[in-house]
Amino acid sequence: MSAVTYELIKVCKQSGARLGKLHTPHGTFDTPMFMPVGTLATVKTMSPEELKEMGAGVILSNTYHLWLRPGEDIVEEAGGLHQFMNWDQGILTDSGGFQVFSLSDLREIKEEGVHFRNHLNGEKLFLSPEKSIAIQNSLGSDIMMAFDECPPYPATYDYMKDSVERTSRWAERCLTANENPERQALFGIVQGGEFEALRKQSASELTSLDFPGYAIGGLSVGEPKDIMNRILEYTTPLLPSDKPRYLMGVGSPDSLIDGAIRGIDMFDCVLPTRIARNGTCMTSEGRLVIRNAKYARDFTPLDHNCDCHVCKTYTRAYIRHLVKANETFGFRLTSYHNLYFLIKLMERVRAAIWEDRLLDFKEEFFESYGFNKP
Ligand code: PRF
Ligand code: ZN
Repeated sequence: MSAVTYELIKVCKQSGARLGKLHTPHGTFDTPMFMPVGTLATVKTMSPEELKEMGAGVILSNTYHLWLRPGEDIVEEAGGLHQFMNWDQGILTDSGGFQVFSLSDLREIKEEGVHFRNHLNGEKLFLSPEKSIAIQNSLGSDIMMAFDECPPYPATYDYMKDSVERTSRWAERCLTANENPERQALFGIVQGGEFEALRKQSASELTSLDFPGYAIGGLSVGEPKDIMNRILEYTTPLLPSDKPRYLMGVGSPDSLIDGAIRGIDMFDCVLPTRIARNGTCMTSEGRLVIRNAKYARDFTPLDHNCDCHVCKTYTRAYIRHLVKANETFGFRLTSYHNLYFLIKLMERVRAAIWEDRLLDFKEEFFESYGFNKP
């Protein structure tokens, strides 16, 4: 039995979206779900207690970053990542593949792995499927990701084909390298860019390896939203329906809904916490830029339709003042609200699937958020 299993509860009759449960060694989580990003073993500015209070289930952390600091040996000595950071719910670790490609320059891709330079000090480093899995085994995450290549957009067909085939060979090496499959599930990552034939090839090569879950990678890398949606439309049906499907690095409210409609169960993104740190809030009426002068004397909550701790307690005027003065508490408040907003959005998505009305919900949400405006 795999460390992580997926239980399909129902399919929305109106949209085809899936309602399910993800069973992990650290609890069972309702899907579709949004996973907050805690790259360096912390969801920036949030305590694990606050994350739990707002209903976060699985959080994401990064192999690449924790390998560089503090080093996976220290995390292992602490008793693993859960114990190190005091998080007793689920943890998913990304493999480092994507981070090597997005953060470091001067990389050289070889069959054995990737040579590149540390983005902090320029030191020469090497990451391979075996090394990535060894680090993730030391971290002790519930879900580990295969070491893949996420080519930039746009890439040529020929480049993408070589890359997809290498990513499949690397995926097989990752499976072999996993020393702890009963406690740590390894997910494969489908690549292939915008080429349907390559997405098919990638999905077929990976599903033949029988992973306990599959991610769709290489999306939200600069392509227009309608292209992403089209790619999802033909890619998710290629994946087994008894396994979870994870869309990597996607977390804008509209994409969460559009992804769920196309059969995605798991999402992660830095968006809610990143925009919070420059003072942008997601609200039921769209994005709100709290630095704006019009909020200087606005003594109402960030979002009139939100019942989070921040909205019940603090005003726009106060949060604007903190953010403009660069006070860390201001960024804590906007981060808390944004994460709560996405976690509650997914609760509403699940309720709408249960009631077979996710397309209606999408209409209502898009109208109120302002996505339908030209
Ligand atoms: N691969 C990995 N991590 C990722 C991605 C990917 O393609 C993406 C793509 N948006 C985000 N994070 N390993
Ligand atoms: Zn709120």
